[in-house]
Amino acid sequence: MNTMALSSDEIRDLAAHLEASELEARPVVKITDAHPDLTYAEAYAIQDAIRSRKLASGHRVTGLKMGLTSLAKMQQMGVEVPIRGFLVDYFRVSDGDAIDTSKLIHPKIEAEVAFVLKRPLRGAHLSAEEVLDATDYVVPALEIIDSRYENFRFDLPSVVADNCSSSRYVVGRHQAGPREFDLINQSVVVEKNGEVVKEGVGSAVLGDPALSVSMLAKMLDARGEGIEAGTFILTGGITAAVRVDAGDTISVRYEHLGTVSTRFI
Ligand code: OOG
Ligand code: MG
Repeated sequence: MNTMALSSDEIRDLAAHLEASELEARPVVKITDAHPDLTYAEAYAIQDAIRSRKLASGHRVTGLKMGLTSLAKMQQMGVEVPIRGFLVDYFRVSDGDAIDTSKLIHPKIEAEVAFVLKRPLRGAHLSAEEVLDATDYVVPALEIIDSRYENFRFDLPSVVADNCSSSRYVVGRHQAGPREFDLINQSVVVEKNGEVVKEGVGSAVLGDPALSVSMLAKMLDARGEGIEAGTFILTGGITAAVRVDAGDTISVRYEHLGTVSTRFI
């Protein structure tokens, strides 16, 4: 199977181009405009090259993320397969802290549940029970996505190459055991400046957020990889994403995991 029409130099250049867009907060045209035949394999190779650049500049990978795991998100973005990306240290923001929009292009926030593993997970057919068995705790998290592409418009290969729009994430304080409550039926309410703007239920994420972790394991297994013990995993937005600007305050109330807040300056 020959899936690599791009040379390794082109992969490296596209990674540098997308990372520069991120670091300079300057939107670019989606890369499939110039490379209409970009494959998933190439898109993930570009994402991997961005990850290598982060590591080379001294950053640490602090977690993994799944994206487009909810119907609301797939409909919002007009795409239909989940995608995976990585998180690094400077993406992480403490609950309640402010986020500087001058470093971002056109941020949106998503309400998510994160899993932290106590045991490694590997396999293409892990059940939700097997995922829960390997989970240390779940914790509420907000993800701030910020596509590097103009107007937040892209196709799947473009967004995969762009590390799935990963930008910042806020981890809540309330940790719970994976079986302390029903993750599937947990409701969440997203408030922007004190007004309810979105509501959702855990089942929006592939029917069960644990199945998002299983899907991640499956995607990695196809590359001969697993998920290490200790890994922090964002399972994907429960509702469609909400646009934010400087001056906005976001609070997300989780039925069983308290409230996570951030404000944009
Ligand atoms: C892609 C990232 C989606 C999620 O939770 O679904 C994502 C995007 O919509 O820009 O992080
Ligand atoms: Mg997300």
